[in-house]
Amino acid sequence: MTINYSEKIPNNVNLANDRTLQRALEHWQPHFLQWWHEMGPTDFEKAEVYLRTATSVDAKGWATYGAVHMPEYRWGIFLADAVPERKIGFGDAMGQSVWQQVPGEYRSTLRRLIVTQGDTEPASVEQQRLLGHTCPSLYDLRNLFQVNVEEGRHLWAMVYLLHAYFGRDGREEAEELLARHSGDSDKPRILITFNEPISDWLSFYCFTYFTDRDGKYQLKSLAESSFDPLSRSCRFMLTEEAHHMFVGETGIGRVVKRTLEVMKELGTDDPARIRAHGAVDLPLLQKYLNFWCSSSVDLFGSEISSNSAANFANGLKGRPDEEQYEDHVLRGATLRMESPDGKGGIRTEDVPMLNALNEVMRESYLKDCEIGLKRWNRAIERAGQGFRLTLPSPHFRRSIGAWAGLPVTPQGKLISRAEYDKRLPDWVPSESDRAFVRSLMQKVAEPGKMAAWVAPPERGINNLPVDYEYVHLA
Ligand code: BYC
Ligand code: FE
Ligand code: FE
Repeated sequence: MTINYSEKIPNNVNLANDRTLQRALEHWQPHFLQWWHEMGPTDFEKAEVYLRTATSVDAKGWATYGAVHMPEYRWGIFLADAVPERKIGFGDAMGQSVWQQVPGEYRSTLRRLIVTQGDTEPASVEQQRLLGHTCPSLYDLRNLFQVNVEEGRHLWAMVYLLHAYFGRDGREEAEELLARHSGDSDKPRILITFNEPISDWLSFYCFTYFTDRDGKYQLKSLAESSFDPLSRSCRFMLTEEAHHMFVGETGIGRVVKRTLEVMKELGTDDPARIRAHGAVDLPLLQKYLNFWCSSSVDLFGSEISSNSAANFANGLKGRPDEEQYEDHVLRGATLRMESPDGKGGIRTEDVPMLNALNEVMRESYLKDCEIGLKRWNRAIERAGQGFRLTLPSPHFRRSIGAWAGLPVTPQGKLISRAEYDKRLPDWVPSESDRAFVRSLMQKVAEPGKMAAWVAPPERGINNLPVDYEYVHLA
């Protein structure tokens, strides 16, 4: 289905045919724009940014590129094409037709899932709103803004569902999505990670690597949903998500590359000398990975969860890529799991698989996270350096679930509270680490120039050269 750009709200859902819905969304639109104006990358409203915009939802016609002032970006409502005769692919109602409306008994649960998903999107824009002032290059600045406008569109995707399928409650939730703010003490965002400040670009790269990847897994599991409009929304959002994770993976890769150059030049792996030379030593990068990975791992919820069991059995939320599995009902299946025994030790138990699905998802997520690490470690190895980057244990620094608040090392060992508190600054960025990283964050805004702590990308955007003027600052 092609996208209609002649309307106030670009869409491929035939919005013009439903006047009431159209009016409700046109009422929300100025509230969104006001939010963007106040909470988005405010100081760059006059900049011309080389952005991609969706023109159609199939693989070929995905995007057009052009210089855009961000407040004029065409945020709209795009669903992936319907799959004809689509059937429920998992849970107790497997094989029945998917739902085009929300079944009454699942209304509040589905609304909650959609609100939670929707809440993360504007949260990330708020978290990143000041990064433009310290961009390492125009190429990076453009990527930041591309991610920001697309997260804004992901909010539109969820708000459309709330307005179209949840009546008055949905419209109220849509307003609330603009009223909560990241880090706000009265009205914070729903999930913890989305209240963490992202005040430097190393955090931005880690966030897009780890946290946007949670987005990929959550969206994949919601793309399996029996509620077909949610499934179609998420399928299209996933096509946008790939670029966000690309920004993270190549960003960290470029930091590693630059650090290796400095190590070679100086002939040392001494962190103090590398820092004095204006680069990020690898142990410091490891601390940032530990911080954002452990925070993102919480986003999968508790290891043992009755919510996950009900969501799956009722067909609301599947596993990512459900078709890779044979058993789609999971009644009777179990998963062996290690849990803290409450006495300082660990016990092994068999958990009903339906209750263990958050853990199943977390495991596939962590496997996916390993891919980038392998790549970065290959570069380190090729440079003849012995250091290896690793993922922290999924039990390290948890705030949610069975391991919440327990003193576990990044290697997964339970230790005493006193030792944990003493060693934590070795594992996640300390105040002085953060201050050092902040000191590196100097704005570089000349086409083709890069900050000294990060290597240039291998190629530019859309076949343009790296030194293209991706953002024309006003
Ligand atoms: N922080 O059984 P439990 C993205 C709550 S990222 C705070 O453990 P459940 C993006 C939970 O809400 C993808 N609270 O977990 C990335 C529940 O509260 P209630 C976002 C948490 O329900 C980058 C209670 O603990 N999408 O798109 O099975 C940039 C017990 O719940 C947390 C989604 O998350 C936490 N970390 O699963 C931009 C998908 N974890 O209900 C965008 C929608 C748990 O008892 N959300 N709790 O008051 C969900 O599917 C589920 O809500 C969760 C939790 C996976 C988050
Ligand atoms: Fe998103
Ligand atoms: Fe994203």
